[in-house]
Amino acid sequence: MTQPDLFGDSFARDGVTVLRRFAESDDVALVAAIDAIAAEAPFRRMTVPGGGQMSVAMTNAGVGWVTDAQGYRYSGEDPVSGKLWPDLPPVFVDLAQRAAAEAGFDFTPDGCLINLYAPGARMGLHQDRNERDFSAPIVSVSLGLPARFQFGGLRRSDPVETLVLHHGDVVVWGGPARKAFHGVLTLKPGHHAIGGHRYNLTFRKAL
Ligand code: MD6
Ligand code: FE
Repeated sequence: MTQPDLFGDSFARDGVTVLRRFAESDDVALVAAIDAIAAEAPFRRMTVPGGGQMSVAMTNAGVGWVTDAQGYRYSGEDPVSGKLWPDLPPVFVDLAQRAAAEAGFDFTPDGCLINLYAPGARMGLHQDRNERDFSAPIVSVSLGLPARFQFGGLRRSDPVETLVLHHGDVVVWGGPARKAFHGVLTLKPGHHAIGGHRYNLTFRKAL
């Protein structure tokens, strides 16, 4: 069920459920879990196949998403250390399951991509299509500074709507929205209790 619109930017799209502040009460535990993961598998700015470096820094838990000159893929191992990515912490799995259930999905993630945006970082329009099973949703959790999230259609050239995602907001994407183009506009500097940055957790069933 979509919660009442608390931030004045309503958004309705088939297959998208916006759960405002759903993760807020877990924020301290989530940030502690992110810190523990980053101690094992530090945030790094990965290289895209075209040769450029992403402005967003990333790490993973469980099955990890990676990009390098060879392309995009999922991998059990962190290419920096050669070790497995840290396990998905229970607080992550529990949150993802509860949010997905709220949107009508029976979902257990096998991986979580953690994005770290410093002011100035952005993510260009893309589709998430490296997962094996598109019937599984993606659960996205925002923490820290607000982001201007762009949500488009199934073609890159389709018009986009901008949705502001705030600390604690969770978005569940499934069904017809699962392969929609989306991106994040340049993060503006600001202050937040968790720090001057934004985290985005995307929970996936990758394999
Ligand atoms: C972000 N999110 O919010 C980037 N992808 O920083 C994504 O790229 C994303 O939120 C697939 C499904 C949900 C997402
Ligand atoms: Fe994405």
